[in-house]
Amino acid sequence: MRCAAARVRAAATDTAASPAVCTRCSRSPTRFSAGFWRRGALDGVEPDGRPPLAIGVSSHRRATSDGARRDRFLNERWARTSAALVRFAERLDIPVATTFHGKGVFPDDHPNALGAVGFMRHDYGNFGFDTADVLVCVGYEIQEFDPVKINPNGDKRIVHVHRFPAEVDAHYPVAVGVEGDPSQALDALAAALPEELTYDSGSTAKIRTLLDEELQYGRHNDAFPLVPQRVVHEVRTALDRHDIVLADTGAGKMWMSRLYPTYEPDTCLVSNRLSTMGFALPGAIAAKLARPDRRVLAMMGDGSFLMNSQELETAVREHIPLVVLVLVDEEYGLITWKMELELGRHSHTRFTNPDLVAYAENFGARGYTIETAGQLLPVLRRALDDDTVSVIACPVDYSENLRLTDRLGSLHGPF
Ligand SMILES: Cc1ncc(C[n+]2csc(CCOP(=O)(O)OP(=O)(O)O)c2C)c(N)n1
Ligand SMILES: [Mg+2]
Repeated sequence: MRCAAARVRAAATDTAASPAVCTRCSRSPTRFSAGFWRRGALDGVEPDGRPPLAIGVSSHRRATSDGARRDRFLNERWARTSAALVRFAERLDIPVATTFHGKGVFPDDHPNALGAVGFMRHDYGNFGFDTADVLVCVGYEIQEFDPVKINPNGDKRIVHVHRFPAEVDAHYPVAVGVEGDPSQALDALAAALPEELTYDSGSTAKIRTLLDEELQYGRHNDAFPLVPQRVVHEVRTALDRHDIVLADTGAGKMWMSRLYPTYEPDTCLVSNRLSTMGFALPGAIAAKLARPDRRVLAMMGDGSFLMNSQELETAVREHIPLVVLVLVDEEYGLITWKMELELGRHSHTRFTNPDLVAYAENFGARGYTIETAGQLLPVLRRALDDDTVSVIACPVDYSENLRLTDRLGSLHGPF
């Protein structure tokens, strides 16, 4: 039992070559034995039917004073981890979900992709977790969302892979902790897997179909104001795979995080954990400075936009081309949604906006108002191709919010 349930940690956490080492027995640095899996992670788990599930990297962004060097380093690390996650998933044939923060680290068009978890209700992807005995959690931190969402009974074996030790919880009881470079750790874990062990990726295809059906519903829905599914669909169509969208905190973030197919790390950014409103516009300025070759879109609720809209001045003055898509409902829509779910009523969430086109133009930006559902895609394309700062005011109909949570509440698994 020397390595079973042991904490395994990397000798140095910040270098590409940092190998994973077992702190108890100082085993060969980049290898784990098959017994490690059998005794530690898969103890009592049958190889058929109930697949382990990896949850993608969530939290590798760290503030730093050495921006450029750190940025390059982070990109390389994301790319390595992303590739290792794909290898790992393919070796075991297991489903992989990402957290909202981790969107893109596992490509959503991979057959094993389960989408993103972390929504406030039992979403499609959660049904994938329900049937898992083991969760291989890579870069997950309980601060992003309460692990009760992925391990409601606290009975799943957790394999925690991260650069730092796990914080534990009744719903996050770590059976095996591996500290170290995630890509190396994943390769070592996969190599130690007994040959005969593979899993069935379970309900992944069904879950992907359900997500895609929502996008298709949006695509063909001409209602005005626009349903959020239509907005997500048009944004995905307007942006290339490597372009960057920042979804600000609000109902729009929920729809984007759940539905927006993301293919590369750091191409769909959200603020989770503290979930600060207003991050997307300054975030878009930073993203465009860091990635001048990519087109950058900040999607913001009207409340969030008005919290930080003065940053339009910075973008215009510094000639940083970007597009702000403002979701107009004249309300703190997410708060209304949550109050309705928790209390069955809402209050004090309404407000009025200024004329957003005139407001944008006053800053020297270009302003657009969407007046039919069909206008959004061409306006987005035009604004994204412009070498300037643009603001698009898009009315949305959030009656879809409660419809979604009602629908999810009536779903029964397993599937
Ligand atoms: C700085 C800050 N204040 C308050 C909150 C709490 N909060 C989360 S979402 C939200 C409302 C967002 O409204 P809006 O930007 O209009 O987006 P919508 O949900 O209407 O699309 C509020 C008040 C927060 N997350 N951050
Ligand atoms: Mg709003």
